[in-house]
Amino acid sequence: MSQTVVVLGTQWGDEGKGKIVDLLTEQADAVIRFQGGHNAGHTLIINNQKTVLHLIPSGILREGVACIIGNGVVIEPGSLIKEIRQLEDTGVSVRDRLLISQAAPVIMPYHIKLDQLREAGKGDNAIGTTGRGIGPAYEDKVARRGLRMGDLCDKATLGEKLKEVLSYHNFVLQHYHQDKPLDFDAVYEQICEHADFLQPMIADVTEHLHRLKSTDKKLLLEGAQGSLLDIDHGTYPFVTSSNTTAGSAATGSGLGCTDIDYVLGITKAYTTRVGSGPFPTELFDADGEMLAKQGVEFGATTGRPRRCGWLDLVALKRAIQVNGVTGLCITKLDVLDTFKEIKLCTAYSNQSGFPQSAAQWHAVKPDYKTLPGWQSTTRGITDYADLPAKAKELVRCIEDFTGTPVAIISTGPERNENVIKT
Ligand code: 2SA
Ligand code: MG
Repeated sequence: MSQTVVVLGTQWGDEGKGKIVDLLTEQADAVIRFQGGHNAGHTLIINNQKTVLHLIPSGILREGVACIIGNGVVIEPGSLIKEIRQLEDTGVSVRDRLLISQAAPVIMPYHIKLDQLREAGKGDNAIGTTGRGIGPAYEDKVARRGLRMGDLCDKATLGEKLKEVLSYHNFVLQHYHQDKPLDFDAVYEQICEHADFLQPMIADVTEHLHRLKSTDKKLLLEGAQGSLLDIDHGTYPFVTSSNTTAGSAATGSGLGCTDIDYVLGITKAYTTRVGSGPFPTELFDADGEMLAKQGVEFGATTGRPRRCGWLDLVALKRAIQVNGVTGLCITKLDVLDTFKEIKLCTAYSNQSGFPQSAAQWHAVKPDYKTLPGWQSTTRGITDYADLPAKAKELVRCIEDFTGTPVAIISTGPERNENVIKT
């Protein structure tokens, strides 16, 4: 593994990043989250036991690996504490290995309330958010009024800061949403309780990361959601509220751009999306149902069924460009094992360039290249030579179209079910 690696999704999330981060963590000293919040759901399956992580980096299941939450992540303290406790209850040590950036914005109860009220108010036009307060928390960060994790460490000023921001949000709740205001004492008491628990882990993460770098430690930066959900480069406004692309690995942690040695782009062998918004290759037929069934496609955070469709090489190529992807990892190849034919979208026939608006995205008509399916099991294959010739042809098509090498192929959910190609 290179010295500092970014692992991120090239689609709409749920590409299998958690599993790949866990795999690479064998060689890493620290795993760092740099954007998103507990909207993420990273599923790990180890010895048949499933663990879903939302805020804690996927390195936590490897003993001795440091886990770091960078300044780009929005943190709901109650959810983080719950996740720490759940892991510790199963014997995983967390508090001695977890560091939290003092500059990370805090998700407060009013953010969650606002997220849910807004979505409900939008009816059919809802974004399909996870309802976790992610968007409103990032809004407060950019508006320079939000609380940060470091504020929790200073009880002398926390109350005043909370009073100010709460009065703003209570105004919005009452006058814009005709909802009840939140009680200051209750919110303050709860945040103080959370602060007591988390304070020992809150630190200057940037300094810590540069100290690790100066001693040649291997760092793994773990993206959440996917490139098409990026606030700038995604299918706006049907996106999340952070930059999910590689530049965020620097801004969301305090590492420098030139500190990053390798960007691993994760792509499923097909495509899924949760929430609403455009999805050119979405299937509404038996093939789509088969992908959902074989791939067990349900949201890891909300349990929502994921929409399914064919792999979109046009969108993948764009994601590779905006992230500067060095190598690809194809996941869930085995989900295609039973298909007679497999399609790859190779052009948006009615568009002159890459779609620039939701309307253009919705209008896309995909052109497909059809490949014959291999119709045999690839589950658990670890040697490239053992893959069926037709599966290798699929891999080659992806490499040729994108001009990017495939480095890893995942052939099942378990930690060891992978082909390391390059
Ligand atoms: P939000 O809550 O403001 O970030 O929602 C905005 C859009 O971003 C999408 N989004 C996601 N898409 C895929 N996976 C995500 N994480 C969970 C998972 C999702 C789940 O890993 O399964 O369990 O439902 C995730 N988080 C946010 C969201 O669907 C909106 O389209
Ligand atoms: Mg997920």
